Amino acid sequence: VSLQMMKHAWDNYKRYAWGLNELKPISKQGHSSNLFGNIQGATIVDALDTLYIMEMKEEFEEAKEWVEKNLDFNVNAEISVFEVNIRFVGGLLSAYYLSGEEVFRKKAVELGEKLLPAFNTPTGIPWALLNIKSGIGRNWPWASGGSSILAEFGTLHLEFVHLSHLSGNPVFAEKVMNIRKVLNRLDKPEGLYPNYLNPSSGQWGQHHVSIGGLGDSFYEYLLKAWLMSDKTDEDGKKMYYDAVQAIETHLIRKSSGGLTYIAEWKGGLLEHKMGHLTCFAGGMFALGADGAPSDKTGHHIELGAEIAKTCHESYDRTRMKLGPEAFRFDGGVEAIATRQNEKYYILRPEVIETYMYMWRLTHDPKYRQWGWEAVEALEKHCRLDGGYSGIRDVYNNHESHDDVQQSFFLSETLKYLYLLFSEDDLLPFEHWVFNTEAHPLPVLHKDDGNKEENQK
Ligand code: DMJ
Repeated sequence: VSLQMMKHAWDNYKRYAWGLNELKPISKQGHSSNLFGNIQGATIVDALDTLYIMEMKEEFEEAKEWVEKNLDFNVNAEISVFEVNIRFVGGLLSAYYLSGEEVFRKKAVELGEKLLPAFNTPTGIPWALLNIKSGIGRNWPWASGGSSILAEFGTLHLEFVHLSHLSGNPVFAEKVMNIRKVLNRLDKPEGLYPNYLNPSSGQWGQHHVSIGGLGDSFYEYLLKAWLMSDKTDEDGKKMYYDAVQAIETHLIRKSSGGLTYIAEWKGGLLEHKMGHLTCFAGGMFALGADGAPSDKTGHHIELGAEIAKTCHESYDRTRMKLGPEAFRFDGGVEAIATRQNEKYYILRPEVIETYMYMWRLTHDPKYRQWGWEAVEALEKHCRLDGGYSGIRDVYNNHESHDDVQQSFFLSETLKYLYLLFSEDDLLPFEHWVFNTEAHPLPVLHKDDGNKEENQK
């Protein structure tokens, strides 16, 4: 089924928005988000590995041809370093590792080089925004006192380690190792990492902590950096398990109805709200269970299962059986959005991502059932003649569509659905880690270097 869904999403993108970033399935035209500046083709690059994994060979070839002929980074464009890294660098790296086609390696390294000027700050903590022609960077004007964002500068590590690996140029890995160093030197309030860090002063901005937006994938990349290093990156490991400990103490709570949730921490006060983005953490906890101190393994799996259940409830308690952007545990409600501007669903993957991890790690059939419920809801409410669209209010009787088919729907949501219903030996966890946009990157095995030696 996810293959049919992918075909529908891809065919319509191809028909109405080919070469542009995303598809508007109602207007039947291209959609360009300013996150990618003038760089084009986000959906193509994001979808490459999904097409490959689903064995959609013709489509993969046409995508490859587009990349060869048209993907161009010599443009005057201000881009989001984070978004371009996770979608374009990540997408190209996966396409290279899966297919072995040199063009993807070349383009990934070329783009990586374009991103390097973002690190030209007094601390080496990169800017959020970068003009890839002039090399001038800056931060989001709304971010606390000129800060960079934890989930942005903390979500470069996996891709940059691979860029060094593939180019032979150590500079990429050095840049991300330096971010680690800066973070390790800083005092952390209650052991927590604030979402904002000033790249000039090297000091934290506002003490807001989140495992959802602005924080999320920083934690994910600590764990995955350790896994991707074949469990040699001890520093990443320690930072991850210490952070989880602090998160458990200060952010994780249980509602009176028995639902475990992860709240937001604002200078010591809790906001009892959980974002759809935060739902990825169920999968993360379960994935990290194996490396936890032996008496804690079961506990981390359990935590993952509880978050999965809570996020499933956030879907189940809506009219459309699709989850809202954020849901609350206060004012007498549990796992329900109370504010109008938090009731939308934009084809996000995090809940299905967690089902996929929980399925692989426990084989409890309920995760496939929950995934199936999501498929049915997507088909009923988001599928249109012209592709898939997000929904403005998942509690409403009638769909109001936002007219955007997000590129992460093809790279993540549909890929995680496909994996949820595949055998465990498709991209097995011992050999692959998924970047935060669901692009698989190979584990760099300790003996890889020797292997070639041995073969000689
Ligand atoms: C994706 O780009 C990535 O999963 C990112 O980590 C968070 N936001 C979207 C999906 O919701």
